[in-house]
Amino acid sequence: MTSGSNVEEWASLAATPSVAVVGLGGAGCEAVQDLLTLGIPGVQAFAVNTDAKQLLATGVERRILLGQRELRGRGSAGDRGVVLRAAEDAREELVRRLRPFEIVFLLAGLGGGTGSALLPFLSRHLRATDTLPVPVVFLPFHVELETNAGRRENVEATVDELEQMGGLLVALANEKLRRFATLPIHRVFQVRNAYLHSMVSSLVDLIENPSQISVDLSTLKRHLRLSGLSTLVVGEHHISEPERLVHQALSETLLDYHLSPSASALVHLDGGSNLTLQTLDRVLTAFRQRLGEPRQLAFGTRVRPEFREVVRLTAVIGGLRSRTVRDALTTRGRANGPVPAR
Ligand SMILES: Nc1nc2c(ncn2[C@@H]2O[C@H](COP(=O)(O)OP(=O)(O)OP(=O)(O)O)[C@@H](O)[C@H]2O)c(=O)[nH]1
Ligand SMILES: [Mg+2]
Repeated sequence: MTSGSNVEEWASLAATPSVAVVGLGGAGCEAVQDLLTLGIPGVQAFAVNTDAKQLLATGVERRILLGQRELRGRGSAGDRGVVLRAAEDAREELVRRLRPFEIVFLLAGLGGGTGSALLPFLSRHLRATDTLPVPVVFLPFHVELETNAGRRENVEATVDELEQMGGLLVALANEKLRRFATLPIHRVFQVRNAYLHSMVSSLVDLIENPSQISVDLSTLKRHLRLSGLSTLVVGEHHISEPERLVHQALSETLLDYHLSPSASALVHLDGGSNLTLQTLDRVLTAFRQRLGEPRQLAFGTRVRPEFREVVRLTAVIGGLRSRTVRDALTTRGRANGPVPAR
């Protein structure tokens, strides 16, 4: 027999998976700072860097400085090797601090040494625990890669490693931000970080709040185990146009490039009390039209009065073929979908 209070304790433990966001290197730490500014309740933030000044400049409470012995508080200037040695020295501490979380978002701008080295390193070591790592990569502007072979090598090596590992991988291409070219550069990154904020919030919401048709952390993990390389898709739109919601959400990712015919999908909708089965059907049909008949399709819905006329889509699309992101790096001019400012 299980006592009542015990059940409540277990329910609350099971219902509140803990989530962390971890900024790696300069761009990653800036992104975590922006997420904190926008507010991510219940999510713990960490900043990890080899650059002590950058680390101090973030308002993130939990800071981890790496590589003091060789780098003496400076960045690595693109040297992944030195960062990997530092990470190996600090491996126990890093894993000990991150493994208590159910999901750990790892954010880094690719092309430097610190973020590019730490991202696959931590993903690999967290995968060996029960923690689900979600690597989020910011892909440099094409011009940065064309003019710097070392940077390109760093980006490609990191992307290859992450794609081979499989699991969830979110890639946000700076090239997609060109439509904001007249904004100051830090504002452009803030636009991207606002989009990232909607991704983190949607995923946290998905696993923390019970749905009518249930999708939870276990569903997500099972789905990922069966799906190989996957990515996260989010979007919001007026309830009258479910097809447009799907179209917009998909075009904001790198999925334009390589939809595998065997893709799998986990689709979740949040909407107001006017969210009907018909809306769900239209969303799923639109998904099938874009993805083909997925090998695996799971879906869930949740009604929330505050959504009124808006529907929010959170989806995990799996079965992406490897080299999706790497190919996108070399596909000039096709990364033209907007990243929405929320
Ligand atoms: N500062 C900044 N850079 C960004 C951002 N998003 C992408 N980048 C790019 O991120 C890439 C990596 O730069 P950093 O994050 O400074 O590199 P790092 O990981 O700190 O590595 P090292 O300084 O070389 O040790 C570069 O190509 C930047 O152009 C952002 O939001 N802020
Ligand atoms: Mg740096």
